[in-house]
Amino acid sequence: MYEDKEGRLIVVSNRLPIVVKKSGANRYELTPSSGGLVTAMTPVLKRDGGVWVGWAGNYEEEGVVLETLLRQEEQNLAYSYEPVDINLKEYELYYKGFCNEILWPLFHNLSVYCNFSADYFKAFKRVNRKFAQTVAEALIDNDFIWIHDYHLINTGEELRKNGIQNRIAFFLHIPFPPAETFNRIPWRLQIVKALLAYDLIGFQTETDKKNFLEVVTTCIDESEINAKMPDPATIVGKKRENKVAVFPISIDYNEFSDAAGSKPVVQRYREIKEGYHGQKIILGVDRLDYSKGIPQRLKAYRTLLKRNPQLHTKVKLIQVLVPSREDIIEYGNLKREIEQLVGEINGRFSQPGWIPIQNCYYTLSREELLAYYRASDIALVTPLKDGMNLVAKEYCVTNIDREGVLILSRFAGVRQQFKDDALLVNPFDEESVVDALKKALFMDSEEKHKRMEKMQENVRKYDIYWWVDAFLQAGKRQERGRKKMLSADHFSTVVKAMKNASAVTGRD
Ligand code: GDG
Repeated sequence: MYEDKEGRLIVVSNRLPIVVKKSGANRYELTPSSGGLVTAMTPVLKRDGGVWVGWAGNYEEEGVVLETLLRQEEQNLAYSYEPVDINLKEYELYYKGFCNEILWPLFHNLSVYCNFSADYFKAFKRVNRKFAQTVAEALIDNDFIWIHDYHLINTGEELRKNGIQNRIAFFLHIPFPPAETFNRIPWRLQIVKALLAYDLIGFQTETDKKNFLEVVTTCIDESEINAKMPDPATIVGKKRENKVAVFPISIDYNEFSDAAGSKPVVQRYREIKEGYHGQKIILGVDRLDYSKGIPQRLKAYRTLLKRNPQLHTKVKLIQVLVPSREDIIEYGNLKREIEQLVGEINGRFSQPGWIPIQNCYYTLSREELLAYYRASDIALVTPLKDGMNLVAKEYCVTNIDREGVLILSRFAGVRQQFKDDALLVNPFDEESVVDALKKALFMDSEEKHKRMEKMQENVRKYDIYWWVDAFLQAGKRQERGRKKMLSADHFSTVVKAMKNASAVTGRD
């Protein structure tokens, strides 16, 4: 575990890790949200104290007094929550607009979905400034600021502009695209320069890091930087040195492995197995997102069934689709495309007692999800592009009897760790997916065990706690030799200046 006790940790993410729930007439309560980031950060914040900054949602219409709920919640915690005040209109332009109509598709190499609106960029900068202001208000002494993901690329720069000299680190959860793709953003220079405001910039894979360094060396004038390539890469700029390094995110190995063997999961997994009467279960679990390659996967399954009538009644594809970003047009279109394909395939191949695809458009409980992982003979993880893909890691760790096979896209970040212990496919090449499905269906137990054991070992060694520690240590190491910190007075002057600037000019 991370040992350095100097300075608190300030975690900054788009959303705070809590959800507001109605608990009675005009009564609300906060419940913790789940997910990798919450699992990773909570133990460190509990141990060392600190602050989590993020948007908590907007509940004005419901009359929820968020501040009161947050302060009540904090009484039982060793750390605090600082909500960022963003109105719904701003959130729409920044989140639905800049984040999800520009950065998300572009960084996933799917720029056909991009809508490069200048209003989106203005809102993005404005909201990032608000995040920076909330962070500045919470800062004391030599706090270490860890900013998460593409939504908040500009937050570090906003802090720097206002004289904040604390160590600020950034981790990108999604892929970083090659220079040719990145350079399509009209504001590319401003975005790269914003990234260079961080002391440490972390990526999921070596490819992302390489792409970023290529962008820096092609976009930024040579006189401003000197990009050195040794690992960890260090960009020596006029204003600061940026360390660029790779930290593949992971899961809580012990928690998944223990839960997979727990009584309720085992019982449910047996029920699922019995319910499918010996059919081979192929499982897909994804947020409904065009980066996940779901239509392409369904088409490959259709071809498998078309060419192999002997498999009819013997296999079942269970596709879990977690509802996501439902108010964005592209996501609605994707849902319709998937439903149409599922309908067509089921209509074409179904027989009495057998339907080839079970499509679940809802979120499974954690227990149910683990039971499905355990019950599946094959996991089909075929994104067109993915930062990491935690489903692949969860599937392997949960597969305690090692009888499952992971079919994995070459374009998922996790591939750089699992290498060819998974059956690797190109999701754009239907034949490669069909071949892998056939290979997986007929793979002998010895090979399955060998492959699964290696992947499990990898996640065991590089689990979520390894990830947090590696990142924090890299961020801290950089600090040696730069100990002069700003005083509390300085922070309050900075905050006042930031507030005045936004209020007077409303500047973008
Ligand atoms: C982004 C990046 C990167 C899914 N269905 C259910 C459910 N899930 C949970 C899984 C997993 C998570 O959602 C999905 O994580 P992924 O990593 O697969 O994908 P993204 O949501 O796109 O995440 C990705 C990640 O950030 C972390 O850096 O790996 O590349 O795109 O944990 O378990 N959970 C429950 N029911 C479901 O039906 N309870």
